[in-house]
Amino acid sequence: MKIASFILACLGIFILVGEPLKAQNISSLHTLKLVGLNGRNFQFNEDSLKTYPKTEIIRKDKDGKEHSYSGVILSYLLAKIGVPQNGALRGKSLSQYLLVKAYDGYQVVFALPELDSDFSDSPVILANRVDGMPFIDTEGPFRIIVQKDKKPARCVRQVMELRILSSQ
Ligand SMILES: Nc1nc2c(c(=O)[nH]1)N[C@H]1C(S)=C(S)[C@@H](COP(=O)(O)O)O[C@H]1N2
Ligand SMILES: [Mo]
Repeated sequence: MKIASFILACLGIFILVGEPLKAQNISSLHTLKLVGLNGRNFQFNEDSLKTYPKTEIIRKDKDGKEHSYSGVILSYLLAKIGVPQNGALRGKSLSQYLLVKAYDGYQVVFALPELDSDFSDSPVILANRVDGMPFIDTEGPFRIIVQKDKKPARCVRQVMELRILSSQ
């Protein structure tokens, strides 16, 4: 009898605690980690992104449909982990690159000059909105959006980690 009521009590607690957790937006639990060379790292979330100016990119998805994506210029975030800025990207740093990892295991790379305004006029952003709305769980909360790429294959959904690596 005692065991039965213990099990019932446990079940009650599980239902009470478990339900709100299940109802919570899963993508809000997906934080983003930035890792620099020299081990510098930062944990990002929606709140940290609010302090940066917003940029909008309008581009086509894989079905040719246009969407408006808004977020933060990626190089502004990379400055936080020591990526050279304002004309300092030269010499050895030209062989460094950014590895983007997603929660589903998808990975892509960008060479640093692709992300630097001295080399490219075409923005790459870390977006947190599509057509004015937060991304759905399977796409967000953060997605890389590349203006210049004809195919959206590097528009990484569910970004988990941004890591700088060096080939030398
Ligand atoms: N995390 C993650 N991002 C991803 C992919 C993926 O498999 N996982 N596929 C890529 C590919 S190959 C394409 S074509 C686009 C498709 O994006 P869309 O559905 O918005 O057109 O997402 C890209 N981003
Ligand atoms: Mo694709």
